[in-house]
Order: sequence, then structure tokens, then C-alpha cells
Amino acid sequence: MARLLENIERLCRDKSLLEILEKVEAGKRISFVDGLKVLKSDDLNAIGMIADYVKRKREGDKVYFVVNRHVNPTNICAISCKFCAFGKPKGAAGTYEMTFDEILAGLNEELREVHVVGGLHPDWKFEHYLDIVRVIKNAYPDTHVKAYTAVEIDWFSEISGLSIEDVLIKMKEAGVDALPGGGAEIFAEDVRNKICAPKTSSQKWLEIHKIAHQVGIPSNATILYGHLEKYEDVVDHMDRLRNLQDETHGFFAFIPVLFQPENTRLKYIKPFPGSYDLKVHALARLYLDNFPHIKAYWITLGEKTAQVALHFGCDDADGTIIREKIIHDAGAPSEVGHTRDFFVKTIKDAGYTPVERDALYNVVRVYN
Ligand code: V47
Repeated sequence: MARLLENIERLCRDKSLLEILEKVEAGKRISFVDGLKVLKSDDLNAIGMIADYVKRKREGDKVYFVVNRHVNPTNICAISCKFCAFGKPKGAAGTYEMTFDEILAGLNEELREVHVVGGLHPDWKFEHYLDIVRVIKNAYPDTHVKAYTAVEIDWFSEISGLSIEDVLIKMKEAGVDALPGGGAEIFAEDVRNKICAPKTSSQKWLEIHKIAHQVGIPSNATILYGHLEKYEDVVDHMDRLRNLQDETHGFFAFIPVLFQPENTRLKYIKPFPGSYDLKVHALARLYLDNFPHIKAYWITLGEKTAQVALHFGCDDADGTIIREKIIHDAGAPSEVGHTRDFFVKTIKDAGYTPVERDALYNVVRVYN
């Protein structure tokens, strides 16, 4: 590690980044202003080296992945967000509702995680959403179920009249092992109002994850970036998450999700350069010092940028997924799924050691 540090100091062009290096080396927290510095700097190489240094200090050369499946049970949604191409009103062309048999048809014993996220169906009862989890858990008791974002949980509370805490307790009893990180989008209220005004507020999203952690359900957190946000909004988003994690320690992973514009009401937004993707991921590793894992989400980054992001602080390549629909409806540039072998090869080719995990980050197998 000492050699790595010397190299970073020697190769760093933007000497203001060395202050950040000093802090992370000393195990000190970086500030809001430091966060802005990372996003504003054009020394991409140094930013990558510093984030990789932190990643290696925490995890060595391990990069995790999971054999998982995404299930999006319905795209019928009672609200409409400008950034979303997936949700549709009841009765619109192209809507679907999966039966239990259809859900089970895509699953098998090999899966370590089933990720369930979908629309806010105006007619489905909370019990139906619980039954989806029960059906999966009954068929595959050893598979973890990571189900329902804070936005869905907010909806369940509204349609059932139960408190958020009671909703979460019922979800846990039905077999939910963890919550996915979706619905966080961007916490900065002015931008949130522009891209997803009808959605659960930032404060409520954070409150729901806090209660989940208190009742013993761990969770992930996302940021939707690459739309109308400013650099300050990205750092602010990470800052609010870092503060909550200080209180609860219930988050596993942070996932930057790159906005895909096709078929959305924000399709006029021009693509950002790849350097911005890499800086957001590196900043996540540097800023979120209390988050165990940072994911390179290949669905939105595309497989190649996701592989490069492993050199920018990411220690998790997410999973095999198959059948992702939410982001592909908005033109995601990636395949709909990949094999275990694909992950082993991609991670090895990037110079890291693939580690297969389950949803709770227990190690299943190390591919030396
Ligand atoms: O929050 C919707 C995103 C998210 C678009 O917890 C879009 O491990 C880009 O929850 N462009 C849901 N993104 C995805 C999600 C998730 C994904 C990966 C891992 C985990 C995890 C959770 O999908 C939403 C929203 O930000 N999304 N539309 C779009 N046009």
C-alpha cells in the first residue's frame, strides 16, 4: 500500500486532490467541499487511484457479484414520474401483471437473491404484494428476497392504513430479507420536484430506511444521476445518506444509477461524458466511508464502463439479473442479463478477484 501511495502522489496532476488523499489515508472523513473538488477536478486518473486505494484498503482486490434475478411484477403505476419509461396507467397499451406462476417460472435453486420492484398498482392490495414474497420464499426458502423500495412501502402504508413500521414488520414476516435502494433518485428537493414530483419525499425515503434498519431489515441506497442535478446535489445526496448511516449502520451498498432518457419525458437531456460516471462512483467510495459496498451497476453504465468503474472505487458488480425491465424500457445500453461465467471473466480481466456473494454479502465462493 505504501508503494501505491507514493505512486499516487507522484502521478497526481491536480495537487488539491492530495489533501483528500491525506485525509483518507489517515482514516479521516472528507468534507462537502472535498466532495465538490472531486467532481470539479479533471484529474480523472488521480481520482481513480485515490478511490481504488480506499477500496483496496477495505476489500483488497475482491470484487463481489451475485447470481440473482430481477422480478418486476407489474408496470401499472398510480403515479407518473418524468424520468420513468416503465410505469404506465391502468388500461394503457403495453401494461402487464405477472401471475405467481409467471414469477416462479423465471426462478431456480441456483439463485442467491431475488430482487422484486414494480409499479404502484391501483387495485392490488398490500396482501397481494406480500403473497408475491411468500410464493417466492415458499418455493425457494434458501434464496434471499430483496423486495420493495421505500416508494412502494409508502404506498403500502397508504393503501393498507398501516404505519410504515407495521408494513415493514409484515414484509419481514412474509420473508423479505432486505430492501433495494431504489426510489431515492435525488434528494435535492428542487430537482426532485422537476423529475418526480408525485414520488415519496426525500425526508420520507430516509425515514422509511431508518425504520427498516430499526426493525432489522438492511437496505441499499441509490442515486439517480445524469439528468438535471448540480454537483452540489450529488454531494448533498451522499451527505444525507452518510448521516443516516452514522445513526443506523443498516445500509449495505450504494448504487449510482445513470439516467437513461429514451421514452421518458426528459428525453431532451443530453448525455454526460463518461468521466462524470467515473467521478460519481469514485466520490461515492470516498464520501460514503460508512457504506460497506459501492456497486458498478452495469445495466445503466453498460458492461464496459462498469468494468472500468471497478478501478474507481467499486467493489461490487451487482449480478446476473436477467429480465430487468425498468431501465431497459428507457433504452439502457446493456444486455438484459449475464451468466456467472461472464462476471468471473469480467472481474478477472479487470485485475480483481471475483467473489460470489448472497444478498447479505455472505461469501458463497472465491474464484482465485
Ligand atoms: O429508483 C427508473 C431507476 C430505480 C430510470 O438495491 C431509472 O441492489 C435510469 O431499485 N434511467 C429502481 N434509472 C432500481 C433499483 C435498484 C437497481 C439496482 C440495484 C438495486 C439494489 C436497486 O430504477 C429507480 C430509478 O432510479 N430508474 N427509470 C431511467 N429512465
